[in-house]
Amino acid sequence: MLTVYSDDHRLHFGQSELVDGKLQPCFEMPSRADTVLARVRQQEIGEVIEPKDFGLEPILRVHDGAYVEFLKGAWDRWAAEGHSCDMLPSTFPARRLRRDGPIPTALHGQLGHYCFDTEAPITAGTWQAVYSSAQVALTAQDHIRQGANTAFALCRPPGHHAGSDFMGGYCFFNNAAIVTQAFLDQGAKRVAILDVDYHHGNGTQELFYDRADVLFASIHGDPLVEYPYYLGHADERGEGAGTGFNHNYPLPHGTGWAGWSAALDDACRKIASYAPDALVISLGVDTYKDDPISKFKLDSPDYLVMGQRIAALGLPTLFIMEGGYAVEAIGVNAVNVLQGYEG
Ligand code: Q9C
Ligand code: ZN
Repeated sequence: MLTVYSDDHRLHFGQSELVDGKLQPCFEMPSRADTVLARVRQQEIGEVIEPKDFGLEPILRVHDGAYVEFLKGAWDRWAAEGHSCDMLPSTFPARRLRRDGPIPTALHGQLGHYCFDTEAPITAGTWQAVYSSAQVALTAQDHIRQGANTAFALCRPPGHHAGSDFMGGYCFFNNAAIVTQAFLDQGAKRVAILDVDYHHGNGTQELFYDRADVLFASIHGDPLVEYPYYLGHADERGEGAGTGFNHNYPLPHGTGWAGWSAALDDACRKIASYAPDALVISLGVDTYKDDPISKFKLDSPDYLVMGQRIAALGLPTLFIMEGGYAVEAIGVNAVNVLQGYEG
């Protein structure tokens, strides 16, 4: 299996996120991608290539232009205001504040407008890193367009919490959504996205919620008790033309392979009957038993079986790296999915 990877991910290295009332070191750190890349090389699963540059156009098919401009210019504006530390928002438009009113001109007001939490710092190199992460995903997608059955986009930063015009949850550009739209723009009739990250893929759900040409299935910690809290319930089935094409599997804290794989089997049945032209996997391995921010109990051999069950669908499959914070283990776990898939 081809892996696409760029060293540019290192340019995004947040100092801290706000956790339990304290600024703490970011869980989403550069060594995550290093660990996965080292395992890809050690297991010799295939060639590793640099991304090509597909420009901003495929990103703008998914993300709002003003949001993209904000991300591109935010750090320079912040530095011009005399700051050198990371940018984190602290004010957000809740209900009955005007979230769709005039966008503030002040940088801090824009930050709260375009972000939904205090865990995704913008740093000096964030723009280049998130741009390259999207190009990593698009290069892997292009490999499948050219006829390959599968590819692995070793994206960092991850993407599935990012919506059309907001960042959050360590995510800035929604890499899985960008490649899904690319498949459709190149002639695919239907694309399925299976999100196996521990957290609900709220951004991806939002982007395709009213559409029948994308089926979204997500297996995740129940939002009643788990981040991102405000989306991901089982009754969210899509709207308008998209009704019936969104499937959420919220599972309780403590879920192990038995409960998790039952949800996977149901999601795979729905994907099979949808008969998509391509399958995009939002591959988070923060479902691991020792993940520091998560509460599922999957073990390393389970990821091999996960890959086997995804392979049984017999679809062209693009793996997009998302979360996973037990840094020593995420290389083994992510690559186990790929090796299970390849059989
Ligand atoms: N106490 C992804 O996995 N909340 N994002 C962490 C820690 C944010 C996860 C709270 C989790 C975001 C791509
Ligand atoms: Zn996650």
